[in-house]
Amino acid sequence: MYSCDYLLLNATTIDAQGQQLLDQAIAVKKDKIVWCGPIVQLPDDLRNDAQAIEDCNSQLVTPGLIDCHTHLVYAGNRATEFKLKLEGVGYAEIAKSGGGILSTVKQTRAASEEALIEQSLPRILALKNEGVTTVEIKSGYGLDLLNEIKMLQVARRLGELSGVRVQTTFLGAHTIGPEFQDNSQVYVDLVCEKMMPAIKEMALADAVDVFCESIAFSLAQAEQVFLKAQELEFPIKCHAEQLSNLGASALAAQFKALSCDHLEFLNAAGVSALAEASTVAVLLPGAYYFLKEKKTPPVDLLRAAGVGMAIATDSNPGSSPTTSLLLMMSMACQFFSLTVPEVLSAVTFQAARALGISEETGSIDKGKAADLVLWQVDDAAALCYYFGQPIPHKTMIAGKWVSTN
Ligand code: DI6
Ligand code: FE
Repeated sequence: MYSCDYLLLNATTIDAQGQQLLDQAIAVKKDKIVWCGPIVQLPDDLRNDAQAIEDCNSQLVTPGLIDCHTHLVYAGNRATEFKLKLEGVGYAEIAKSGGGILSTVKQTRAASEEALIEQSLPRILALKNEGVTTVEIKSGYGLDLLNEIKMLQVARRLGELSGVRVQTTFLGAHTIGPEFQDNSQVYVDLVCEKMMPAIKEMALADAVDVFCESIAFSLAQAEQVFLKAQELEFPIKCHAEQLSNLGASALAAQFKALSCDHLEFLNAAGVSALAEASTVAVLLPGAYYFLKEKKTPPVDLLRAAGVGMAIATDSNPGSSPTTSLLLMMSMACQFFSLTVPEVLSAVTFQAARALGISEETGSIDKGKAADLVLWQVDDAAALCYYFGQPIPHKTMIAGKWVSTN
């Protein structure tokens, strides 16, 4: 009988705060971490009876990275729209020529489940190839019950096909369905009274999200969605203060939201509300970059208030067409002035908190899932320092080394 399946020795690891720890050992049995700590404290039975020992030679071992905010299930792309924008074509004209979020809705509705899988699988595999072991995927390009169900089923299927842990979020309130352009309230009622209960019944979503913004849903409509979500016992997330300050974060915090996301226009009152509710602030530097936003999220205030900060790709065709979490980590340092430990915590422990799964994964702790990445670097800063460049590594998900390209 082996004491453990894998014993990693001489590893440089990080703790939940992203601080580097030297000369560590990690023991894995089945799908869990069964021991971790300074190598000098390693119990003899683990050292003597391990089935396989890997000497890390002081190289970095992190928890599997977590991308806690994506919309990576969608059909088509908006490259033409991007080209037109650069040529000075206005928003209304782009919408008229078939661009904008509703063009993605149209293409996603028209795509079969198989076609959606075919187009979206490369995106989750690209994340996996960077050491990402958990991905959150939102619906929100279906905007009717059948197409929202289709998106969430595809998201779950991507988890099975890729071996990456997938957490799904119902974002029926992403934008107003095309059939309801002149009456958003009818659409919100549909989201609350028909879609959300059906999705609960089918156990297709782990959380509910709303895009609360002048161009999307009002504060009152967001509250209606949150009340229904609470009734159905869905954890809550919110796209908040991305383009203006509506006070969505304070509202979401009243509902003990897991996270509020974007937050460029968050003010001091919103920061206090997040701190009070232990809600995670999810920062999305890809959308900030792609939309040429000028205002950065209030990182100093968040830091001073002790609000946990996570970073994610927001992978979507309209505002963040990327599948690189490592690039987002570099951007979080350069655009938002996060420190290296903050960034490492942001894509591990804080990202797990933003998904409500920090008891299961997101840090190297006894009892947690053996989701680990062994990087060929000796300083964790290298993960933030390189950009747009692959970093050689090996990934373990639930105690199994997984193949990456
Ligand atoms: N905020 C965004 O930036 C994206 N969704 C959201 O809630 C935009 C999505 C799109 O344009 O397709
Ligand atoms: Fe988003």
